[in-house]
Amino acid sequence: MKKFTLLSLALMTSFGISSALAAEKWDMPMAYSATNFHSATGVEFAKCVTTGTGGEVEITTHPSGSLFKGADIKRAVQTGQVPIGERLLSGHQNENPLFGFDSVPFLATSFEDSAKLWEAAKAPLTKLLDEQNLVLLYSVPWPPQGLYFKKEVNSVADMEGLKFRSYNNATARLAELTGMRPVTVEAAEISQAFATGVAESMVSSGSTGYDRKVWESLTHFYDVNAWLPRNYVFANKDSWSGISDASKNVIRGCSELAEYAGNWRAVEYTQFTINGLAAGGMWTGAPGDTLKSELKEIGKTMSAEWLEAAGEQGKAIIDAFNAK
Ligand code: PCA
Repeated sequence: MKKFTLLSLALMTSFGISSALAAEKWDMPMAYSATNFHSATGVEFAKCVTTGTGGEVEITTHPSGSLFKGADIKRAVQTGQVPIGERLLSGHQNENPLFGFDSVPFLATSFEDSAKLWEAAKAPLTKLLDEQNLVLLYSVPWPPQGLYFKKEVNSVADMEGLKFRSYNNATARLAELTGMRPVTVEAAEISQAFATGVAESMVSSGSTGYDRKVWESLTHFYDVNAWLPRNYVFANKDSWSGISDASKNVIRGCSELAEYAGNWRAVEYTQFTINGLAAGGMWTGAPGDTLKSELKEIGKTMSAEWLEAAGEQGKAIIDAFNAK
């Protein structure tokens, strides 16, 4: 009888039943609202991994900063509090300027150019994250960034003194160069920040304005196409080392699919959300010529500053992008 039990245990093990018992449950914190396309992509990615690994790795997403706030997600994954997460890549620009490659104004202003810039930046960013105990899995861009206000704005002079919600170093710098006052607010908290007057303008995608119903407080969206910042999904290196090669392969496959699908969701969400802002009562359209040319000048200053800060590695990314 004893022998039989041992034999059946050995058989169960060889048929993978024990690995099913040892299934990994991976909680995945995400910073943006559940309805946002990044979060939707994350849910599909989680399903793909859970199904593809036969439950060996089961991922559950937690949108809206409900598990960890956006600004805390990277540290939580790095320190192994959670094995996987999603965050805005340029949110780490204060750690290393290289993280800000996607927020250089007017460098890559279309989805096509954003993809090329990512191709140029992916290897150095993967290495940088690896040195921080992180494994890069996939990255999806936000729609192009435009300017939001509570009034008509035709020049940089019209922005003087406004409280400007920022989400990374580049956006805070943009505020300084346009004479505005930057205040950092997570996307999950902007509706309240605008409603209470903590902020009265921002640069972001139509998507975030739509997700947070900013027409309740703001009136104008200028389609500036300044840059397309990216989110990325990343795993803790130790958690990653702890799973089987078969699971790693499945996760790599699901990541490629998520990057592809997420990109198309972003493309489709762009006009849909700008239409949504208009339906909410906002004026939406292109900036006037004066504003456009003043912003271009500020873009030149910010590009030079970024290149200076990011040094040789930054230059290599720009050169590789320009060569594509
Ligand atoms: N939405 C995010 C980052 C860029 C974007 O379009 C935000 O505003 O926080």
